[in-house]
Amino acid sequence: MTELMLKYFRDKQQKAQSEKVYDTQCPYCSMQCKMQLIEQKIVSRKQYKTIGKDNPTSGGRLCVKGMNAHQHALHNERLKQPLMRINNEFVPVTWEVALETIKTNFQEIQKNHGNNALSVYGSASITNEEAYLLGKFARVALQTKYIDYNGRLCMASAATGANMTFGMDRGFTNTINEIPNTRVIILAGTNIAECQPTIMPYFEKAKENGAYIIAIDPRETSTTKLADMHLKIKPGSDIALANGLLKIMIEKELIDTAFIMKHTNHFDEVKNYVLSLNLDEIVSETGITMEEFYQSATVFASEPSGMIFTARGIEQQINGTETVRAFLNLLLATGKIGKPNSGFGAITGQGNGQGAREHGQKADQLPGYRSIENKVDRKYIADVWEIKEEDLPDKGVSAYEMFEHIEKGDIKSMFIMCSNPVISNPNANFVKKALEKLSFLVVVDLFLSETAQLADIVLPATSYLEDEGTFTNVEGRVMLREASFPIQGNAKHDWQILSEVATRLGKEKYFTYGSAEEIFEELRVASRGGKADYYGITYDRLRKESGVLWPCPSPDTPGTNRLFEKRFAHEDGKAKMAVVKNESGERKPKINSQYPLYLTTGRVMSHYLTGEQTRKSPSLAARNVEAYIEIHPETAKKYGIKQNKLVKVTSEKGWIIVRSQFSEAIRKDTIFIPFHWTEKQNVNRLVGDQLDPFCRMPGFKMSVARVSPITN
Ligand SMILES: Nc1nc2c(c(=O)[nH]1)N[C@H]1C(S)=C(S)[C@@H](COP(=O)(O)OP(=O)(O)OC[C@H]3O[C@@H](n4cnc5c(=O)[nH]c(N)nc54)[C@H](O)[C@@H]3O)O[C@H]1N2
Ligand SMILES: Nc1nc2c(c(=O)[nH]1)N[C@H]1C(S)=C(S)[C@@H](COP(=O)(O)OP(=O)(O)OC[C@H]3O[C@@H](n4cnc5c(=O)[nH]c(N)nc54)[C@H](O)[C@@H]3O)O[C@H]1N2
Ligand code: SF4
Ligand SMILES: [Mo]
Repeated sequence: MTELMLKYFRDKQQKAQSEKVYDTQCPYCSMQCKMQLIEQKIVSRKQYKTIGKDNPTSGGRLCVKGMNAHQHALHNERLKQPLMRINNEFVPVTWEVALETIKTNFQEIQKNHGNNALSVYGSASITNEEAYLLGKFARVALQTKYIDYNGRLCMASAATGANMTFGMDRGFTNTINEIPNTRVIILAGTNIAECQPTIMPYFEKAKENGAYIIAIDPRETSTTKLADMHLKIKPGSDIALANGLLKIMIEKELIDTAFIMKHTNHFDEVKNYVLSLNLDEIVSETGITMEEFYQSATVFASEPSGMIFTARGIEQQINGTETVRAFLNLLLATGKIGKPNSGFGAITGQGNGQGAREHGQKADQLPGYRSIENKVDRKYIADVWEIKEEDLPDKGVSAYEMFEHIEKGDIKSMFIMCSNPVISNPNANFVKKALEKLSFLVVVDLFLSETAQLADIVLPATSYLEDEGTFTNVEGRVMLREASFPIQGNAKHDWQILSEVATRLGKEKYFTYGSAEEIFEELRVASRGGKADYYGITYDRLRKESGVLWPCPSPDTPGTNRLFEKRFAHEDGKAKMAVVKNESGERKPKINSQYPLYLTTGRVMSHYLTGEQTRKSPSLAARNVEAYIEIHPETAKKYGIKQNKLVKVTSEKGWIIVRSQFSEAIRKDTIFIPFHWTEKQNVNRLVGDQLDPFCRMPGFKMSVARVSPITN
C-alpha cells in the first residue's frame, strides 16, 4: 500500500471515529421523510448536516426544509428552562416552581369557575403518543370538555367529508406506490411541489407512464406546471366545477352504473340535481371554459383508472366539507375507488396530520376515531383509562370557537402544546386579544413564539431530534421516529410534561409512563376495535417492517394497503353520495366596490406554517425573508402598486403590510399571500371568522380585500 493510500485510510478512519449519526424523521410535512443527522467533530468544533434515509414512502429523498431542519433544532434561541412571567417579564424558573404555579392556578380557576374554565389546545405536529395523551390529559387530569387542536384549521373538512361519504377517514385510500400506475389524476387545490416535494417523483413517474394530470388552482404553481390541463379557477368555486364535471360525465354516459348500483346510495338525487344545472352559468361562476370542462370530464371518466387528490385549496373553505364530498361524488360515479390504481387522497399536511386526528385531541373524539357522544365508545375508553364513564366530559367546541368562549368569559385558562394560534387562526387580531384576556396561559414550545410571548408560564419541549414516538404519514403508514440526540438544557418531552402536570394535579396513577413506547402500548388497546385500529402495531414491528398502514387489528395481520376493496365503512357497506348545491357557498364573502379582490393564502417551499421554526434557519430564511403579495401586474397597475414595494392590504377584519411581487401566474381578480410571518405581516389578521357548519373549518382560502400602495 502506498503512503498516499495509507494516509487516505487513516484520515477516513479518524473521520469515522469523530462522526456520530442520529436517526430521525423530518419535523415538517406529512411525508415524514426518514433522515439522519450527521455530527462531525472537527478539532473541538461540531458540524452538522442532514441526509436522507431510505424508506418506503420518501425513498431516501429530502427537500430543502428537511435538509436544514437541524438549524432550528440546534438554534441558540431554543428554550432550555421554564419561564415565568413576573412583573411582565419572563424569568427562568425551575420545573418545580413552574409546575407548582400551574397547579395552584389551575386548581384556583377550577374551584372558582368549574372544570370547563380550563382548556387545552393541541397539535398535529406531536407524536401519536402525545396526541393520545393530550386527550387523556384534558379529560382525566383536567376533567374539561374544552380540548381541540390545530388540525381543525387543516384537515377537518377532508376528514369530515370522507367520514360522511365513505364512513371512515384515512387520507390516502391506496398506497403511494399505486400513483405511478394510474391513468388520470385530478389535483384539486394542492401544491405538492412546494408542500410535499418528495412525493413529486410518484406523479412525475405517472406522467412518464402516460397519465393525464388535471390541476385545479387559481394560480400557476410548480405543481400546475406538471399538469396537462390547468383549470385556473375562481377561488371558492370548486363545488360548481365538480358538479359541472359530473353533469357532463352523466350526459355523455361515461359513468360506471354497475359500480354505482352495487356500492353507493343517493346517486339518483345527485344525478337529478346536477342535471338541473346550467353549464353556461357554471362556466361564468368558475372562470373555466366549456372546452376545458368537456375535456377534463371526458378524460377523467373514460380512463380505466384514476385518482383524485385534494388539499387545503378546496378544503379550507367555509363549505370545505361539501366541496370534498362533491369531488368524492366524481370518484364514486366513475367507480374509481377500492380498486388498484384508483382512489382518493386528501394530502395530509403536518407531520402527524393523520395520526393526531385519530386518537382523541378533537373536541368530539376519543382514541381510535371513537366518538365522545357514543355511549359504547365512552364506556370502552373509560374502562381503558380506569375511570367511570360518567366522569368523562362531553364534547367541547372547535379550535377557533374556544377563543370565542374566552371572549365570552367562560374559558379562563388555556394550555397550548405545539401550536402558535396567534398567527395561525383566522381573525388573528381577535385571537390575540382573547389570549390576552385569559387569567392564566401555559404554552409548551421550542421557542418564545408570538403566542408564547403572551403566556404566564412557558415550558420548554424537546424537538424531533430528541423525542421518540410514532407518526402516521401521508399514506396512513404508522412510522417510528427514532430519537437519540441529547436533550438540550432542561427541556422535557411533551409526554413527560403532560404526565408531570397531571401528577401535580393528583392524577399520578393515570399517568405513570416511563417511555413513549409504554404510552403506545396503551394507545394500541384504546384504539382496538375502533375505526383507526392500531392494536396490531408494535414498536418492534415498526422497526422491522418500516411502518404499517392502519387499520391493523391484530399482530398477525399485515395492515391495510388499500381501503374499500369489498365494502365502504358505513353499516350497509355502501358509500353515501351527497347532493352538494352550488349555492352552498352563499355565505362566502363576495367581492364588492370596497373589497374588490379575492384574497387567498397558502405556503412557500422554504417556510413552514407560522414560520416559528423555519425563520430560525438561516438557509431557509434567506430564501424568503419577508411576506409578500402575489399580484397580477395589470391588477397592480389598476391600484397604483409598483413592483417590490410595500402594499397595504385591508379586509373587514384588519390590515397588514407586505411587499408586492408581480406575477402573471395568478388570476387578475385574485391576490395570494403566504402565512409564514408575524405581526403586521400576518395575513390571518385579514381572514374572517366564518366556519364550515359541518367541521368548523375557517375559510383561509377565500376572503375579500383591497390593496393600496404605501411607498412608491
Ligand atoms: N413548504 C411547506 N410545506 C408544507 C407546509 C408549509 O407550511 N410549507 N405545511 C404543511 C401543512 S400543515 C399543510 S396543511 C400542507 C398544505 O398543502 P397545500 O394545501 O398544498 O398548500 P396551500 O399552499 O395552503 O394551498 C394549496 C393551493 O391551493 C390553492 N388555492 C387557493 N384557493 C383555492 C381555491 O379556491 N380552489 C382551488 N382549487 N385551489 C385554491 C393555492 O393557490 C395553493 O396553490 O402543506 C404541508 N407542507
Ligand atoms: N391564512 C392561513 N392560515 C392557516 C393556514 C393557511 O393555509 N392559511 N393553514 C392552517 C394549517 S393547515 C395549519 S396546520 C395551521 C398550523 O398552525 P400552528 O399549529 O400554529 O403552526 P406551527 O407553526 O406548526 O406551530 C407550532 C408551534 O409549536 C412549536 N413546536 C414545534 N415542534 C414542537 C414540539 O415537538 N413540541 C412542542 N411543544 N412545540 C413544538 C413551534 O416552535 C411553533 O411555535 O395553520 C393554519 N393557518
Ligand atoms: S418537509 Fe416534507 S418533503 Fe421536505 S424533507 Fe421534510 S418531510 Fe420530507
Ligand atoms: Mo396543515
